[in-house]
Amino acid sequence: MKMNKKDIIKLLEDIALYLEIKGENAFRISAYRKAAQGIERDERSLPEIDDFTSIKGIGKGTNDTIRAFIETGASHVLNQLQEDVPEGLLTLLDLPGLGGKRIAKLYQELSITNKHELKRACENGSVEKLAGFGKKTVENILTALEEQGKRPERIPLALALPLAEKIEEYLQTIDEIDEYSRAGSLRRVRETVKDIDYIIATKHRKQVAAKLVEMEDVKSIIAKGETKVSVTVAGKYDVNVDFRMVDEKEFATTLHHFTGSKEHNIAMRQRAKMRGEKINEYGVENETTGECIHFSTEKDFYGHFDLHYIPPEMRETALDLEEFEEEVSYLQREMIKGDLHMHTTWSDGAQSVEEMVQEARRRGYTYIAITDHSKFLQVANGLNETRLRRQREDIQKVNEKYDDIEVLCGVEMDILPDGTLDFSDEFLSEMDLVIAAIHSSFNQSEDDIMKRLNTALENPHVDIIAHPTGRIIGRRDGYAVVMEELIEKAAKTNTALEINANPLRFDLSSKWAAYAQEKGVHVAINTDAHNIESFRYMDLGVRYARRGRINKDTVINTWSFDQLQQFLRRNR
Ligand code: DGT
Ligand code: CA
Repeated sequence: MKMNKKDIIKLLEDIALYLEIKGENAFRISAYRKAAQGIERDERSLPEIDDFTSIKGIGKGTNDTIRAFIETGASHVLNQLQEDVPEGLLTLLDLPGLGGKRIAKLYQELSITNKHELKRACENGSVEKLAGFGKKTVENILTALEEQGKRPERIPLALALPLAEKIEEYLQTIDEIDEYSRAGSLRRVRETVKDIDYIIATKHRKQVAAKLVEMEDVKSIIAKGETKVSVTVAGKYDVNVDFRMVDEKEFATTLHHFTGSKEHNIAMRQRAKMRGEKINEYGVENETTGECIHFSTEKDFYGHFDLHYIPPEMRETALDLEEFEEEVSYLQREMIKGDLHMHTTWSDGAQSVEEMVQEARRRGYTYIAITDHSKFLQVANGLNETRLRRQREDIQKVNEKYDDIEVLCGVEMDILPDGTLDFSDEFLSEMDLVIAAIHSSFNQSEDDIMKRLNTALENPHVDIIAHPTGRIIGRRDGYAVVMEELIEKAAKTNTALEINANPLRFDLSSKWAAYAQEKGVHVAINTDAHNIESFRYMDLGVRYARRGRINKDTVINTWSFDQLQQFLRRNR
């Protein structure tokens, strides 16, 4: 495992938490927390820190703990604590109002070690009697315990993706599988999925089925037959996974069928019917002769119906098949020339400017913007004017080192709750690129939210509004934006709107992105990466934008660096 700063910070915070639950000395606990803070505040990335004791709050002991962790990938200090503390206690952390201190009380005074025991103690009134716990707290805990048992109808794509990646790692190891693919809503990049679907081509169904049900985390087997294996996989939520097994020759048609959407399948079947053919799950049948034909790829399947290939994510919205009789040009990942929203160790990112730039080069970008948080966002170690000016020197140094990439000095500036911006116009004019964003007071009225967004839109230095609705899929809806108004104003002020490519956000949604494009607003597809791994969200962002039929020219980060610069300087 390649470690970054966030891993060290998490280690120290975990140690503090376990100590707290154990009821250890408050001084020791706070020492670990201060050490974590010290590292968070430090602007250097992990490889750049050669002596941790040079950071305020870190002594020799902590330094040794960190060193051992970096060298071995494990920490015996933490391991020892994990042995001492009942595992179930940690699960109490996701209940409202419960942190280390209160959990310690429940453990030490009521011997509670898991959710089940907590529920009983809440119901029989013993929790309420503890100092520091009130009636309201107990009510909140009980409500949350109640809610947690329920699995939402659909789970966010962002939670399904890591599961899918793990499943695919396992599928790779099964020799009897000739070919496999995601299908269903997961393949279509829907925001949420009901279950996960796979199509598998194999000549050895029995063996494959036997191996599938042995996969790690399989909690229960729903069905195990010759054509279909259905299992429930345990995770944050339990998710059903369907594997359909077919012969190689059927693979393309079956994949098409189970990719959907239902509406797309209906349109395809109508087209087939007009030609005297019938599409079934395994092939295409001639209605007169009864002959069934197969295809080696989905492209051939579409070709048979005189259509060009339709990407899965467009099978939801592009239902007018005739359009695909001609070649349709749509957004491709290769068209993206850069990423205009990312964070580094200067604020709450895990990697240095240099590491982010190297990753961007590796991905073939010709430009990027470093856009750390601004001073208002203290929890994210936001930068004030002085630090941003110093960061510019850091960025310029890296920029000069590489002649194959341009690195813009940007900022993700907060729009404050009172409707003002975090920086003066004078200061903003120093920046190459300014993103404005709301990260606070989400519950304000529509009027207040719109006043804040309008201030940002009207400011001549603001180039992009980040994640315009603030939604987190499956967690919160976002603030009260009047989208039509926001988009019309963005058109008038020539401000770009972001499609945040992080699957937890996908914000703008594809529907609103389409509306924005219609009104002549430019969009930027950005990953908002806080580490190098998150650069990969760009592929998802592009596919998601395709669903909204977003054209290349609409997307400012497909433009040449010169064209982008012209846009960024439009009001100067
Ligand atoms: P989900 O699971 O609700 O997130 O969405 P999907 O699209 O993955 O739905 P799912 O898993 O029920 O079925 C996968 C695909 O299989 C679906 O998109 C189209 C196809 N399919 C399933 N059942 C039917 C059906 O009754 N009629 C048609 N035309 N297609 C179906
Ligand atoms: Ca599905």
